[in-house]
Parts: sequence; C-alpha cells; structure tokens
Amino acid sequence: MLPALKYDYAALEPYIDAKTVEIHYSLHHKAYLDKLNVALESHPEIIDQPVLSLLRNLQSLPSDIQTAVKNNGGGYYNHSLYWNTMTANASKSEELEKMIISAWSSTEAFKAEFIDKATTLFGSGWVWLVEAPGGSLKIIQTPNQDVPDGKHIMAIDIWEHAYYLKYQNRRADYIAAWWNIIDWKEAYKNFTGENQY
Ligand code: MN3
Repeated sequence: MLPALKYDYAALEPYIDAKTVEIHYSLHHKAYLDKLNVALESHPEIIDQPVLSLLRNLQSLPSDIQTAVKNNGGGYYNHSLYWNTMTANASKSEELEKMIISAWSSTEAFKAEFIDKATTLFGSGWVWLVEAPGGSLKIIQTPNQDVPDGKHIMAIDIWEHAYYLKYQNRRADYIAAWWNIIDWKEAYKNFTGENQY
C-alpha cells in the first residue's frame, strides 16, 4: 500500500506546488510500488519482507528480480521517507541539531555542504543525511533510486520530476525552498528508528 500523505497536495505551497506533489505522489511514487509488487508476485516467499531489508540484501534475492527491486523498491522506499520528512508546519529537533553541530561545527556549515551536494549532483538521484556505518554523520549523493548504507535521516529527491513544473531548470531554487519544509522531528525519528518505511 502507498503510505498516506500526512498533508494535502497544496500544503507545501509555495515551496512545492500542489500539482507537483499530486503527480509525484499519486503517479510516480505509486508506479514504483506497482512495479515492485509485480516483481514480488512471482516470489511469494519474500513478499512480506520490509522493503529496506530487500534493498540491503539484493544479492541474496532471486536474480531475475534484483534489478526491479533495486529500482522500484528503492523508488518506493525513498519517496516514503521523502514525503514523511517534509511538513507545512515549522519543526525543530534539538537532538538532531546537536548532532549536526557536533559533526559540522555549525548548522550553517552543514546546510552549505548539503546544498552544494544537492546542487552539483549529476543526473537523477538523491542527496541524503545518513549516519554512516561506524557512526559518523555524512552527506551522501546517490544515483537513480539507490539507497545508501547506514541510517537514513533525511533525503531530497533531485529527479527533475520533483521540481520541473514549478522550477524548470532552477534546481537551486527548489533545494533552497525545500529547506523551509524539512520536518526535523521526523528526520530525528528516522535516525532513532521510530519511523520505518
Ligand atoms: Mn521522485
């Protein structure tokens, strides 16, 4: 099942327009889920596994569905996290802010690196804040719908379908706008494991 959006399509205006949210959620996100389900239908023995566990163990999956699970399972998972880590209402997490300041010295330095990596990502992909294996916080670029190692704290979709209707080629404006609607409380819950997708 597609996880319900916790806000209306128009709730993220003016940062992300209603039409983009509607198409991105009800068509793009849904298509990843539908294609994932088609791949899993032929392998009922793994159909009940959490999608992240499938993505972490791609090599152990039947070889005929590894690519489909990587692309569509990744697309399904990444968008679930993306939607849930945005909000129309200002949100703060002192815990996460402390972790960020401890890793980057300041929230400004963290923001500058995150925005730089999101702006310079080549092609379609995602930029993530993760706790890497080993425990350090890192900002990671991933291509396509790939999922990085470590704990996923927040992520921005850098595929053109995430912003093109409103921003066309002005990717930097989309990234700057997205910064206003990050749900830091949910990001922290992503880190603690309270949120599962
Ligand atoms: Mn997308």
